[in-house]
Amino acid sequence: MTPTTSPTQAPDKDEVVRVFKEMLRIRRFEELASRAYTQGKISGFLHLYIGQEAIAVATADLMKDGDRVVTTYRDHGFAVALGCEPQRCMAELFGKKDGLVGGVGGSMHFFDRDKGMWGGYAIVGGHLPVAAGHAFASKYTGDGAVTLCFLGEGAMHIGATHEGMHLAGLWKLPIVFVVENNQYAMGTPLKRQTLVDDLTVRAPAYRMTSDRWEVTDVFETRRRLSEAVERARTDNQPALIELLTYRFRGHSMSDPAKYRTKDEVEVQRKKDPLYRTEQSLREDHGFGDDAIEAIDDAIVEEMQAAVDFAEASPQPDPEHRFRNHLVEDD
Ligand SMILES: Cc1ncc(C[n+]2csc(CCOP(=O)(O)OP(=O)(O)O)c2C)c(N)n1
Repeated sequence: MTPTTSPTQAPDKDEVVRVFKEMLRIRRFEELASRAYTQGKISGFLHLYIGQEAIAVATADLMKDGDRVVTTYRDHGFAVALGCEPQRCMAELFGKKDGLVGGVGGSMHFFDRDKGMWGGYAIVGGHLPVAAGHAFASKYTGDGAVTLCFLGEGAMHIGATHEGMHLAGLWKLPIVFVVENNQYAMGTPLKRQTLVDDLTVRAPAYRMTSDRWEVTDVFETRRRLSEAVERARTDNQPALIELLTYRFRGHSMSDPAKYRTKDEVEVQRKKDPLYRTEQSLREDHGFGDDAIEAIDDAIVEEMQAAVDFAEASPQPDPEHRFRNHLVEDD
């Protein structure tokens, strides 16, 4: 859905409602996916985005036709925010024929070119050179598109990350690298991963502009992100943004997240942008329990329908495994 206010304007009530719904859609999608996983209906890995939804929603609001998102394996939130149909996303998680990529990609490889969703990559940092390639294509063809490349803070210490950033700076590419610093790479906290607290200190080495903030407000995030996106679009100026965020679930479904305390999680819950947007609806716009519940019920219904669709979808045709594979004759 299109935003009703520009990134620099204060949001009106309708806009707060819209953004609340968009974030809640991702959260409920993932909660139902999590349940299906524990019921054995989803195999393989499942990395949830719960807590980070505001980033995907703010991003989707800024995208124009042709813009691309290239992201990690924690990719469902972007797909839902960009407008991929939840039932096709869920069917992909279930490995079914009607999935976003026919059921052969699974959780980590969501892809939908028409919606600007250019993957879903499982190799930490491996997607940055790919994203730089997309941005190079935009500069070369002059299509005016911006590539938004998302990575975890753990990816900041990977060689391919720096190859991608270096090319972006050297060739002045229309790209924004966004580090979603959710504090942990699997179970390793940031201070045990790196020598610096502020990951944007690396930006000047690649002639990138930078910005860094804690994501508690989806509208602030959209506004500040829009500045980098516009500089990339109009001046081919690459940027490195660090977003301090939090994932409320374990790294993947097999991680009970015992490396953090209940107190830490409680502190973060009060900063959760979804919670804060709900508070804004209640305190600034007169919403009560009934109104909030009505929104929630409709979204749960939408996402449950996605689960039902995924369950009913057939298995992929066996031949589909070989589609998109290059097989050369001897
Ligand atoms: C090159 C590579 N090394 C190791 C892994 C295993 N691995 C998967 S996720 C992950 C942690 C990445 O953490 P971060 O980049 O902070 O992203 P987050 O999971 O927090 O979103 C690791 C080490 C991998 N997928 N790819």
